[in-house]
Amino acid sequence: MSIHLEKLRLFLQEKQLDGVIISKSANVRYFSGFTGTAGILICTQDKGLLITDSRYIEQAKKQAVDFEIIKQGKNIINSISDEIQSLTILRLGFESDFLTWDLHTEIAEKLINQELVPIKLDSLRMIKNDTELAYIKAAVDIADQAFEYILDYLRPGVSEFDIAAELEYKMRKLGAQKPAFDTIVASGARSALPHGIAAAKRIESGDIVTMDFGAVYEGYHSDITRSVVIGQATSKQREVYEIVLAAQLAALDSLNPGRTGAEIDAIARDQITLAGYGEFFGHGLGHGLGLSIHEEPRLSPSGCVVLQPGMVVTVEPGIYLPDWGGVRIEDTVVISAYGCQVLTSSDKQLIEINV
Ligand SMILES: [Mn+2]
Repeated sequence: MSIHLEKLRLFLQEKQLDGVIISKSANVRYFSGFTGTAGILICTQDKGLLITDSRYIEQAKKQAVDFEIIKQGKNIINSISDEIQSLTILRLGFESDFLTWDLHTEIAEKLINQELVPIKLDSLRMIKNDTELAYIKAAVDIADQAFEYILDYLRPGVSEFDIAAELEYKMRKLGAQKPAFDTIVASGARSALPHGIAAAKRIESGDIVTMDFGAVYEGYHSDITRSVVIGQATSKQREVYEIVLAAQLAALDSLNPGRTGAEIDAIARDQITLAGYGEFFGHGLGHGLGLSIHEEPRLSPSGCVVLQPGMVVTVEPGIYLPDWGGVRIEDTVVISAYGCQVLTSSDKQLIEINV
């Protein structure tokens, strides 16, 4: 039995659940190994079922070795309830942060003795094992190499679309399965948009160009942001950049097991606030990542999870000034026994692209 499945069964025991139904794809993959897009797990202490459709039967048999593969009938709800009835389940957990109201209602209508109990499983994925860390590191390295490549490509006249396309193509050529999310390229005044998806705008001399992107490798994500200046930076651009960098380094410096996400967020936020830009750092400091791009634990004012070795998070403070532009610096980081290890290796000193 896989370590991940062992974790799930321990969790069921703690929650006094007889079984669980899982349909969120990151969790299906995590607990079973199955990577297809259509699959539902039903798991008890001694039985694991994976219901999928005819497209995936062979793949599921190869990947989900701890699970009995069930081909779904014409009606998926009937298939699910038939399997649940065949097991001795009274309390059945379901993913309350994922299962739709419609599906929940339909399943509930079919059940006779079972009680549906809301649970959340994502926190079971927080601590990564060595295999997972190796996949994340590979995804980080791909993004680092794409960043190095794109520096030679940046010049006035190229569009944000072009830059995003080059980044994504390069990552694919380096072995990425896909981009980790829609690549963000935001230049000039648009760099004040924290999530400015690449647009037709062309790069101009004097622009800050913020690029936020990542790769997926073996299902695992990486996430990096760098802001660079086209031409020589103005003193204001340099000032803002140095404040963000100092805040990022301070957060990394204090990123230790035993602290909460809120504490680390506050360290970066206080620095930016002291420098006079607190109101222009509107988002949380970072987020966990793994089989999904945003997961637990959060580094934010509400982040209450106590950090532990093996957790992987981003650290990404930013300052965004409307009509002027913005700067964000983001690394992917793993919490270690005594501190943290920054996986991202791209340069963080202000880069001026001289053309
Ligand atoms: Mn991020």
